[in-house]
Amino acid sequence: MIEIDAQRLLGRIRELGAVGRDGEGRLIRLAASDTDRQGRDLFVGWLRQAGIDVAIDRVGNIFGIWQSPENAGQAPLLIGSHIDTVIDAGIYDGCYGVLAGLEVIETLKASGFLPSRPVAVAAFTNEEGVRYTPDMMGSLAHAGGVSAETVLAAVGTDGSVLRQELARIGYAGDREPGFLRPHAYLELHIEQGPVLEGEGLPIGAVENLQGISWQRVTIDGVANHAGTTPMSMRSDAGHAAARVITFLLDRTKASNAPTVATVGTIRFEPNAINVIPSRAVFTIDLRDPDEQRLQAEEAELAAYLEQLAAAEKVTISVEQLARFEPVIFDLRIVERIEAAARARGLGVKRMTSGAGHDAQMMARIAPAAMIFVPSAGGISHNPREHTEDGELVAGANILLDVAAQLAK
Ligand code: HGY
Ligand code: MN
Ligand code: MN
Repeated sequence: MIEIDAQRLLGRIRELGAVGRDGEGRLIRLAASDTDRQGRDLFVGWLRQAGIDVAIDRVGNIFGIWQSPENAGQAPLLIGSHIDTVIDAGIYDGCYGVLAGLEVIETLKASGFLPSRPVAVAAFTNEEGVRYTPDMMGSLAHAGGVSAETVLAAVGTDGSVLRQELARIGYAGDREPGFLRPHAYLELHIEQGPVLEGEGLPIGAVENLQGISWQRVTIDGVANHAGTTPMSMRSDAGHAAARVITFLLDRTKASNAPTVATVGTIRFEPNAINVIPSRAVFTIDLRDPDEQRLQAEEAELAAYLEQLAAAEKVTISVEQLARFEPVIFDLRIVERIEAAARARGLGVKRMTSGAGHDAQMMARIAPAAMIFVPSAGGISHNPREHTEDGELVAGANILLDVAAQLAK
């Protein structure tokens, strides 16, 4: 069995992980930012060193395509993920899968393997959705779920426009999103959860991915003096926001369903110690593997907001930022992942992805599945994110084996 070049892969993960650190050493490569450009430039440099074709589409998705005159007309096998990060990120989320995809191509190329179809690796734009929403934006565009124009018009949390930012960093490509129609899609990713580590398993064969609902809630009350305004005369946007957050999190904590709810951002206006907040703006991330239950949770929240507005004498508006239904991956590929793990003597289990991934978008246009490796302590979206070198290499070798099968 051929093996990937472990030191090359591990070295690149660390080298890319060092790009985009701020003054406090935090890793921040938000989509289409200057640090994202640095990471992109490093990755494109490796693609060129590998001697494969580089293509960039209009929304900045980067593709490295290994093709020959004999197989160029065939639908490619696509291996992908992302290299943009959250704020104060770990070095493995997304980057591991992109660099492992390149590693698989270089290993197959060097081994004299002759694929019957091109093999490509993709780094999709704005998977994280921290600066521009929705998340998985580049792969959603590639899958035809949103137009390039809509993506390029996206306004960031910093007021920037994605079209201008991509042009500014030199990644406003000329290919149309979706120009590459995959025969199949594979994504290798850290689990970002506690399951594999908890069960002492090195490989996860991801068979489905939960539904995601992102909303921005704006509550408008009346600014007033913190000292002179009786409690009965307040329209306090801050208190109303606190009640929504408590309602939502108490409800999901008390439920024995797998529903998860997160309020990750909040801001008050005018944000002064002695002024009753006139406005509160916060985001809600709701997820569930079951679409009906997710819809029911959204309905419960909407009903609560309606009665709260009257009770707190505030007005509440909601903007849907992202909404993706649960996805079932291709069983035949899941079975190949399981068989490849067993052939290498690695324990494997089928599992659900709690996180969103580009694979959920690619599953709309091609058979797709994911391979997980353990996350230490289940930690992710945190600089403490960690996966052992041996686990990273094992996952990349499973990707190599399944890719070689699908490329024939
Ligand atoms: O939010 C997610 O699950 C992914 O990290 N974008
Ligand atoms: Mn990711
Ligand atoms: Mn992530």
